[in-house]
Amino acid sequence: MTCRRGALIVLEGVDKAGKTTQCKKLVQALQESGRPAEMMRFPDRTTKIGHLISSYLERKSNLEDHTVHLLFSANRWELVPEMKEKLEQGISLVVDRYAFSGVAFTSAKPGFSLDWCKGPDVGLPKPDLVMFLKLNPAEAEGRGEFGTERYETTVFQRTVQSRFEQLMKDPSVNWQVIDAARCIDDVHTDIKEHTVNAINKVEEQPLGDLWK
Ligand code: NYM
Repeated sequence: MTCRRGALIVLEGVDKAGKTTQCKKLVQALQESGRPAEMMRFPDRTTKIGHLISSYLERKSNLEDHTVHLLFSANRWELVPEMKEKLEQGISLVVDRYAFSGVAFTSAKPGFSLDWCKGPDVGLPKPDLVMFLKLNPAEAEGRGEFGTERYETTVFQRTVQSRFEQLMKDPSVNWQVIDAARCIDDVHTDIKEHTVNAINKVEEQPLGDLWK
């Protein structure tokens, strides 16, 4: 008997949109309803590549912009065998950021095209559903000060948001825009409904290749 694969679910959005909170709540809700699920996040700072990225984000080291872009991508690729194994075992993965953050953040830097940024991530496991937690930059600012990591400035985040909007025009990806300005529970209810639909659908669909 073949077991039904898990779904690859991604949450994206600018900083302060509530992605991490919602990923945790979603995994818990799926598990409680008897659907095997695990959370992952990118960057995964626990690997050797993740250590390099973390040190860069914390401003403890400098890396050339193309180089750090490739490291973020390598950090996803190094986790692909584990991701595929879990999905094949029927475990759904709820992922806090993925290649879309990779492209949106690097292409917000001067001199980086969307196409160049997408290159290294072409062929990654394609998410069955990408939920974009939409929060306008003014509301994000109202949620408090940014931290001290790189990229955590209002000006940069506004450019990131517009790069995400460009990425969302691509119909080959199953995007769902979620209004993240609502209370945590309302956002959660919405996200859970889209996720359960996606999990129920994946039986009919093999895992795809991103941007191929
Ligand atoms: N980030 C995240 C990138 O620049 N490229 C990527 O590929 C990914 C996955 O890292 N500001 C940025 C977005 C965030 C930062 O994310 C770390 P988090 O979720 O705060 O750990």
